This record gives sequence, structure tokens and C-alpha cells, in this order.
Amino acid sequence: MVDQRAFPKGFLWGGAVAAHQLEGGYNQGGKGLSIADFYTLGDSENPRTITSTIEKNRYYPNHEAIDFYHRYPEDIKLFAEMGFECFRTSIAWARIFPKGDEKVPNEAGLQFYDDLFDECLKYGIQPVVTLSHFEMPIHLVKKYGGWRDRRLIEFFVRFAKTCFERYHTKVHYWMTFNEINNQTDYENDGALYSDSGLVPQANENREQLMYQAAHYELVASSQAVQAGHNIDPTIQIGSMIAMCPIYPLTARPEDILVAQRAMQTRLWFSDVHAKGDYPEWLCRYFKKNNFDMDITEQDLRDLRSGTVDYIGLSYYMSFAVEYTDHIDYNENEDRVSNPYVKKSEWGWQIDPIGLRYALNWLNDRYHLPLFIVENGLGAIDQKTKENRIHDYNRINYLKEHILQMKKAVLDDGIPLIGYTPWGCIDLISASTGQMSKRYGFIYVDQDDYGNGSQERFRKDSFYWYRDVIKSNGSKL
Ligand code: BGP
Repeated sequence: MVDQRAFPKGFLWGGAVAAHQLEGGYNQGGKGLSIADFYTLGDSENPRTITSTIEKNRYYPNHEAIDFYHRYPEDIKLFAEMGFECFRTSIAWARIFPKGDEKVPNEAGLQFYDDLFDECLKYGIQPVVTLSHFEMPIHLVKKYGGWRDRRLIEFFVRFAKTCFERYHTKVHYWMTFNEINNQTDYENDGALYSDSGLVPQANENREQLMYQAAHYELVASSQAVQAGHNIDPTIQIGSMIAMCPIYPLTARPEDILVAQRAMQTRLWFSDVHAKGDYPEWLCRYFKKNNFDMDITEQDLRDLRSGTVDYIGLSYYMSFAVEYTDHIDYNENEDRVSNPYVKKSEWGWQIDPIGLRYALNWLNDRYHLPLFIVENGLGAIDQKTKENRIHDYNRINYLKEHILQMKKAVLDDGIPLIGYTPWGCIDLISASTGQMSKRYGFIYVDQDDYGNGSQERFRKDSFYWYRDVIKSNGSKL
């Protein structure tokens, strides 16, 4: 018997996307080039290549993406048909400040988001906005080396202020950096590049570089929170973390200890965001490793004054870890596969109960409202001759996760603001650049190489999710 209880009144249902994964129009309306414009296509085995120039005859999937830049009225109308109450997207930094370090914003870029947000509001859909979702102007990477340079704080805060001033009456919920904690995977070039615009040199200590860049991002975030609240004290500015609960593979105490450290390693970013302080274990870790960190007294004051109002999280999977020979967590060495959960076609471990566990964990730790701003199943979809897409696997995935979310809210008392499943319309995958790794309720006729009509089709999940929203989660 499926749990038929409804969610509390006011719970926000919607969907989530990010600018560079769907807008296209990469060089239109005065937009500068961003780091996402330099990513080629990859696949499930091979990460995307980061090129230093845009090479002729190579395919860059984010350049055109699904052309939301021109087609958004049609897409928002479809979201409205599903009954969306909110829509999470990001603002492409390079549309507003094409180079990133100039003082005057690009009016055409600002106008684009005004028009987009107005189109949402026309249907009663409130925009939820991430300021930096795996994107920054490429000029900031080329000239300053990305977030390794303290001057980025000033540039980001100028961008954030410009957005708060312009849109604060239209946007209530904001987030500063998408999945800021992905950088714990600092051995992965893609994670460092997309989160911080870092291209480490051969002689550099990647780990120290990650910590330094993350520190500047955290300071920038805290200054942005302060500025946002000065502009409009009613807006809510959140952290956004990739929440992957990490389990010990066994009850062996060594496994428990390494899993605890792994969770601390993933969560220290939101610790700083929410509590305004570095955790003690991390300060000791910096010293033990002789990391020469540029952290000033003023930075520490800023971190304390600019704590977040809520925690936004993505939830796709859980991990399991096993002790090897040290307790300091290392993503690549310690992660193992969990025999109790299934995997997606891309090897992501599917664990709905882990979502309830994650929400309880975050609530205990932060006592702040939570917002699930990403969740979903990346899968290959087949369109039939009748233009139908029977995506039962996706419906099942989402249903199982919503059921656990319901228990977390109604049985455990978790203060959850809302739920925006990822890629509510098919878009370019962040990790692979593929179109065929689809998450949407809306199918976009386009293949991995950009061929296709780009026509939109409602999947079976479209009708299912419409009913979920209409019944406020009682009908699953
Ligand atoms: C998150 C990102 C999104 C998104 C999603 C799915 O990490 O915030 O941008 O893409 O994961 O990942 P992928 O597109 O690689 O399947």
C-alpha cells in the first residue's frame, strides 16, 4: 500500500537545470565565453576533454545545448502544464559580466534573465537561482588562473550584487555555488575545473590548491550573503552541496572511522557555510600537511557574518568506503561498491533510503531548512513511432525517493522547503556532455552530436509528475 499522505501546504514542487547545460546561445546577447564552452563530448568511460581554445571541427555540446535561450517560452509553458511551483536555474556569469573582471554589466544579459523570470512568474512559477553552476567567464581562468586568485572574490561579489539588485523582487531563493564540495575529488581534473576553474600545473600540490580555491569561494559566498541581505533582508541565500552519504562497508571499526572522516571531508564546506567556522580537524589537517594557506582575520570575520539561510542539496546516490591504511579519506582509494543497492546505467548507486538518512543527518548537523534541488535518474530513453516515451524506470526512481522524502518530512519532522528533480527537460550531461544521458520529463529530439529537430515531447513521467504535484505528493 503506497503512502498516500500529502506534503505540508506550501511545499514547493518544481524542476532544476543549469544555464550552460540547456541555454545554448553561447555567443549571443553579448555573452562572453565561459569554461563550459571549452568542454568537448565524453562518454561513460571517458571524461570530457577541456580544450584551451575552441578548435574547428570539434563538437562542443554546450554551445547550442537545447537552445533554451530561444525556446524558453515553449519550455516554461510545458513546466506550467506539469504544475511547477518553482524552477531552479543558474545565471550564466559570462552573460552578465562577459569577461568577469569588468565593472559594468552587460545589459542584454541582464534583460535575458528578466524576461525568463517574468515568463516563469506569469505562470506562478518562482525562479530559484544558483549564481555559479560549474561556470565562470573563461577570461578569469586565462588571466587569473580561476579561483586560485584572491581577486576572484571581488569579481564574484560584484556579479552577485548585480544579480541581487536586479532580481531580488523576482527571486526569493538563491544559492551561491553549485555542489561546492565536489572538489573533494581533487584528483579529477573535471571537478577542479568545473567548480573552481583550476588547471593544476605538474609541480603543484593539487590538494592544497583545492583548499585555497575553496577558501576564496567560501569567503566570496559569505560576502555575497552579506551583500544580498543588505539589499533585501527577506531573500534566502543557501549553500548547495552534493550530498552523497558515505557508509562504512562493514561494521569493522576501521571502516566506521574512515566513513566518518569521509563524511567530514564532504561536509566541511557546508559546515563553514552554515556555522561560519572551519572544523577543528581540518585546521589540524592543514598544519599537519604544511599547507601554506592564505586565510586572513578579515576572511574569518566574513565567514562568521555571512552564514547561509538554508542548505540546498543534490542527491543521486550513496557511497560505501573501506579502510585501507589511513583514515584520511581519499575518494579514489577508499570507495567501494555497496552490495545492497542497485546501480544506474552509468554506475551511480541507487539508494532511496539514503535520501531519508541524508536529510536526517543534515538536519541534526545544521538545524536549517533543507531544499532538495537535484535528484533524478540519468537513463537512455527510447521514443516510439507514436512519439511516446515509456520511462518507467525514471518514474520508479523518483517515486521511491519521494516516498523516503515523505517519511523524512512527515515522520521525522525534517524542515524541507521543496523538491526540484534534476534536468526536468533533457539537457547536456555535465559529466559526459552526452544528450543520451537523459533525466527529463520532457524529451528533446537531439542526439549526442547535436543532430535532431530539438522538438519537445512529453514522456510518461511528465503525466505522472503532473499528478504528483497536483495531489501534493499524495498520489505517487
Ligand atoms: C550534478 C550537477 C548537475 C547535473 C547532475 C547530473 O552533479 O549539479 O549539473 O548535471 O549532477 O550529472 P550528469 O549530468 O553528469 O549526469
